[in-house]
Amino acid sequence: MKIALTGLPFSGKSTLFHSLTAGKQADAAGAAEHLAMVKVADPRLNRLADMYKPKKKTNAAIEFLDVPGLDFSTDAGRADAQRHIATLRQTDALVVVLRAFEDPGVFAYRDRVDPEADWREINSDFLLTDLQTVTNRIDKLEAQLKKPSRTKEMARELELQKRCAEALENERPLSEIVHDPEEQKMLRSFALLTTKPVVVVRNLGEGQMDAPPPWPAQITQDAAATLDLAATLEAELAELDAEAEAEFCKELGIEEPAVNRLTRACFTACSQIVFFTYGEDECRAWPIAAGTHAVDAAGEIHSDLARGFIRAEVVHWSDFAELGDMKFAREAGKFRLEGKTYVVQDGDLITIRFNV
Ligand SMILES: Nc1nc2c(ncn2[C@@H]2O[C@H](COP(=O)(O)OP(=O)(O)OP(=O)(O)O)[C@@H](O)[C@H]2O)c(=O)[nH]1
Ligand SMILES: [Mg+2]
Repeated sequence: MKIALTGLPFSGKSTLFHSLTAGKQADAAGAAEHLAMVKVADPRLNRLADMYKPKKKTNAAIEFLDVPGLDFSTDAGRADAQRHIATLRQTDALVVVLRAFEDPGVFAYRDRVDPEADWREINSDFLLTDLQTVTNRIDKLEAQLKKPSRTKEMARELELQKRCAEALENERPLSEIVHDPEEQKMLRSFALLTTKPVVVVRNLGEGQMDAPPPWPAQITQDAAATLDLAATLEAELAELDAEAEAEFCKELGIEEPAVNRLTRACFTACSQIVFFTYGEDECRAWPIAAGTHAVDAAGEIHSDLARGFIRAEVVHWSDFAELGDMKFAREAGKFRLEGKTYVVQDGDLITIRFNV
């Protein structure tokens, strides 16, 4: 899963990227883009690892991409923005970082600190970019449908593209209207921006964290998820070791760094869930799409497990957590044997029984 950090210039994307990657990556100022694998923080996995003391603990991971800011305020900026948007198209989801911090020392895009106006500017461009793609496609399909080589599929796609154009003209993202998997497949090759889930992050000043201003209704309506954080604070937290981090969080009155919540929000926005495998060798969170069947989940671990699948032995995390021990969970009858078409749930602890 690949997710891009985007937004207007100087909104704090690279600072946030540093916090996500614990300062291990170089800056993405200027033309360069940077990529890093980031663990999805998961307290459930930590608890499993505390219990089994495995040789290895493996979190689910997301690939984050730090993209330079989109500058629509000049011709040169717009030309660069087009290139950056081409990069955004190749990702699964977008994190839009909006500046909300006041700091006279940091250049303010269009001389304003106004997250709502910034969102409107970015979102309008995304909607317009998609509308151009869709309109071009409609023209092409209409021409093709006049030829003897026309097909039923073309007519169906035209109907879909026209519905998309209508939504975009009404300033609604395509994620709102395209739910049917068949239709999603038809649109996939166009890599439309507004089909992607968007997590909107408001980069607040450190002093604003206690009482963040309310979110504009427009943003909460458009976004898959919204999140407040102070990127500079997160960057500081990221430099600390686990112990110092816990102490600092306590001082701040927070349970964990906001970037942990961000990774989980991204994960959820992409309709991903995890199941766990556990033992003394490894405790691991396996990312899968929501709705995945047990046999396919087994195939994620190893193709042999799918091929020789007999049953999945499943206990849900909440039952295990409540009883505090696998043995107690087993005695309480919380373990189930599920077949190939069982739909795996987020937080299932799974052992595959197989025979090859
Ligand atoms: N006061 C304050 N400064 C911040 C905050 N976040 C970022 N900055 C500063 O703002 C400047 C720009 O931050 P970056 O993280 O580089 O911004 P960016 O969005 O990556 O910028 P571009 O990639 O150039 O578009 C830097 O000087 C940061 O130190 C914040 O929350 N508070
Ligand atoms: Mg940057």
